[in-house]
Amino acid sequence: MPRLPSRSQNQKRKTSSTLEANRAILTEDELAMVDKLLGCGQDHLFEHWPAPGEGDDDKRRFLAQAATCDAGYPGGVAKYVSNAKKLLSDSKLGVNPFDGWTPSVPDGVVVEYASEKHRSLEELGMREIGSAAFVLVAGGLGERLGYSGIKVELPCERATDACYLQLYVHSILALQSRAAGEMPAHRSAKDAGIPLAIMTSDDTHQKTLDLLERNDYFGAKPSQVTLIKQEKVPCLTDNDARLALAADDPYKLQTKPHGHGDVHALLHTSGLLDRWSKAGKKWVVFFQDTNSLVFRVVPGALGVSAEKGFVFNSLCVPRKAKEAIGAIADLTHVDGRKMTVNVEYNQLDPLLRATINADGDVNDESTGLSPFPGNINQLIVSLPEYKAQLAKTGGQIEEFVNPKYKDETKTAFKSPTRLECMMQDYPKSLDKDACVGFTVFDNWVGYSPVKNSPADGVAKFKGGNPTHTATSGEMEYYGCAAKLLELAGAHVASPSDFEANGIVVPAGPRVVAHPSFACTFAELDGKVGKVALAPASTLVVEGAGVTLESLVLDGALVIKACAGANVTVKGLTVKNKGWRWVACGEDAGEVDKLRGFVVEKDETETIVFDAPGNYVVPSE
Ligand code: UGB
Repeated sequence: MPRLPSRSQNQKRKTSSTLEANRAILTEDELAMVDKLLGCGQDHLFEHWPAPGEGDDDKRRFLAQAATCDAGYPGGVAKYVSNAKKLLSDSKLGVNPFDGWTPSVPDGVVVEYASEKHRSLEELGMREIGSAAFVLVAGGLGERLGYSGIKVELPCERATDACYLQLYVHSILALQSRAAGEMPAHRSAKDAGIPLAIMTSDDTHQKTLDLLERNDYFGAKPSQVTLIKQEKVPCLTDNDARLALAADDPYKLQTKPHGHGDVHALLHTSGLLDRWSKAGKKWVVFFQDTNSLVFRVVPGALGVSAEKGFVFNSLCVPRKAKEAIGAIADLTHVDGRKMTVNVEYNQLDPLLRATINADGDVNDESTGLSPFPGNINQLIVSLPEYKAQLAKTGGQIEEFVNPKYKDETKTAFKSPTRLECMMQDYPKSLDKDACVGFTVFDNWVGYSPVKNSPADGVAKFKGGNPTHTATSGEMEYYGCAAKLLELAGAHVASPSDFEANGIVVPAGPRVVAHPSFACTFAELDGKVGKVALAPASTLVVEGAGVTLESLVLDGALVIKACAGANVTVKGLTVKNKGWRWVACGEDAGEVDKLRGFVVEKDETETIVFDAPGNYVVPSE
């Protein structure tokens, strides 16, 4: 007796007859896209299609979006679906991605900021800086922060209101101006400017472009800044990797970001690596959207890369157990393979429990810190090897999936999931002999991200952890600059407790040392003499030509010098009412609420030199 067709067979027949009828309205490319989807088990996407003549524009809109997803993923949608099936099956079976691997604490280069060793590394790094290209990954939504705009438009401090993107571009321009003096042999490459690529996503692209255009690229040449947009990837509804349609639109695939790992494929396919290589670049420096301190440690870390011949160098800071930053670990496989890689913060605890420490991710009793250094995802790669490797892999990075199952049968998800990848996983694709290393700096000088909402910040504060909020980010930015002055011999009043949004952070004199003032510690050291800053003082200093030979400040002083203006501050005493950081009310704007305060500028001494020349302040 012939068997009755199953429901899904019936469905398939219905789908194929509807599609058959729709063929006449579709172009060849659209039909090819339909076939690709059918070829990887996505018949359900067409189940609801009506007869030709009805919803035809929507059908085309759907296929256009599918084509974008197809083009945006190396190997296309079919490859995405097959990768997803494998990872979902592993996830269902509970396969441990670190099966067979045992972690141990790795050896890295620990750099004490302002030490002799650090100075020599910075010197070496500055000789290389003209051969560097920078890459900012800024496609993330920043959901944990809960800000409605893009993170790079947020001010990193309210004294000058400079936003993150401005700080980054100004830092690159400052490095570029020093590099131009250093390496005349490469002048033509330098004249084009040190390149900056920014990876955006649909969520951030237009706003990033608008921010740049509104601000004349913050002084950079538009040609030195390139935006590369990552595409989102389709969401998956079940273990068969069936793609999800949007809840509110049956002609739209539900999509989500694929992670910062996309940056490698995009640098490869955009042709940027070729272009940089031809322009004589040797290094690519990756950084994230809200770390105001990153450029303080770039010259030294680049020096480490050059000295050690690292093809991949992760910048790290001491890590507190359970802190949401990845851990760098040496992993050794039972078959003898070894690698030094990031173990992401959500994977570290189970890995340690399953291998070397039944207590998991805990602090070392003697140091009060995790024995594993924390990866801050500022990465330096050597361009020749990187380019060659990407030519082989296309920039594909090992992916992972993290479905939230409805129950222990692991058959249904609470909501559609997707594949993700991380940029720090790049070394996993390298040969075991590749020279991979990491460089550790102290937190105060290298890491101050703004990732968490005020409410999450309070919870972290209560747990004794860094809050990584806009409040801490601002105070740490001033605190770092104040400490640099102190290391250079200034007398800086000690920090006291500052409370905002329910968290308490140390805050001393508010110092903004604009990137143009000094790029390295040696440079800053040479510009700071007898300086004394009283507790409630604010100092904003901008300009490569400014030297603070002797200054007593009790209040607010802003001193700015344009390029070519050499300003010696000598015997200057400033005493005024200064600026106050005061709690903001409920009626404050979104940006103020994120940090919990506003700045009241009561009285300011402002000294500006906007023409080249030699000046002494106060004038003699
Ligand atoms: N980003 C993109 O450009 N595209 C994306 O699809 C996603 C993100 P998060 P998280 O700083 O210490 C990272 O969300 O989870 C950009 C490392 O993985 O801030 O905090 C986004 O715009 C972790 O090992 O990352 O974790 C942002 O600039 C640790 O180092 C960047 O990617 C941690 O950062 C990071 O996105 C850290």
